[in-house]
Amino acid sequence: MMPQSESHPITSATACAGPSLALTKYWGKAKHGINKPATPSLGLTLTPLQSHATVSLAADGHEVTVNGVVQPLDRFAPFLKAAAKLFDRPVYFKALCTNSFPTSAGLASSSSGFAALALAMSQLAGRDLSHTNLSVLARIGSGSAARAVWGGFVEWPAGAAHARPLYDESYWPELRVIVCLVHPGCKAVSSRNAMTQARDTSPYYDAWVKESACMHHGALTALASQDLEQLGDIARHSYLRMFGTMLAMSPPLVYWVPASVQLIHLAQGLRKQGIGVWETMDAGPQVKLLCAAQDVDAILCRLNEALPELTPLVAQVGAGPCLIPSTTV
Ligand code: 2P0
Repeated sequence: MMPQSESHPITSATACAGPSLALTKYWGKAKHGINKPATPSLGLTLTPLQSHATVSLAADGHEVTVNGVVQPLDRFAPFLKAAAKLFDRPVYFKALCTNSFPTSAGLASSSSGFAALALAMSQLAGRDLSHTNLSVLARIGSGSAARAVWGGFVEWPAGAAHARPLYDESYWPELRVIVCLVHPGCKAVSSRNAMTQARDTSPYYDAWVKESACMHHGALTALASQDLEQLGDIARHSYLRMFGTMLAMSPPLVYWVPASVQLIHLAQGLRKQGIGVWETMDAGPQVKLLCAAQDVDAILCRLNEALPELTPLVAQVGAGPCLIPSTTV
């Protein structure tokens, strides 16, 4: 870490970040440490979905607003405490966060939100943190944020305090992710609670953790050779096995809505017709379709026929978080 400059003039700092979509899933926490993963995960940073965070210092007490709504601080407390240590004196933060896409709906808004917050807070403190240290800090806010401090393809090994970059955003330019927002509301059960419940009550949890290492290894191999069919197949296994833990836990949890299932079948039908498209889902009902750029039009056409009310967003692998010029005195 660089020392904080005494004449440091910044009064607020703004950063933006894209969410990290997992191809192999972080689902379950290690026994020790804050948000350390029980499973390895492979994420890609999506663009043009984006979170913005503007932070400044507050006189007496933290305040965090997401999309204009003041947030309960318990969710943010460990992160704010860790971020405050970047300063050489006790501080409180005022943080204004916005997402260009639905929040807490299974689109990884916490990954991009905390990645943007970590970068903005380090800037506010006058610190030039390495990406690795940003990953450690962002992880304390939300596990998946450990990956979102880099663009491109990012790996987060099981038990690790931080993620690590594998390939940057230029590695696989033909790769596309069609984001299908099938249900815009916030999820009823947070992924954090669902993860804990799966670990504590699902008879399939241990098998999930054991299998994750093998799936992850396969995903890395597929990614290294840009084998979309193999990667898509593994991504499907990863999300379906993750949901297997949820279906079997007490009480059982079903994030899917009818349109989620419809899209799973639609992707299956397209594959049978020779169009390469593989779905993945996270802690929510939304479906993300992995495909090559050349197949996007055909897939959009089929989506429009099957679900005309849907407004799919075609995303791709994007760059990491960036700072937006800050206010100076
Ligand atoms: C992931 N998810 O790898 C997995 C797949 C959802 C399903 O990381 O408790 O908000 O803050 O560490 O990161 C969502 O969980 O959970 C998530 P916390 P997070 O992207």
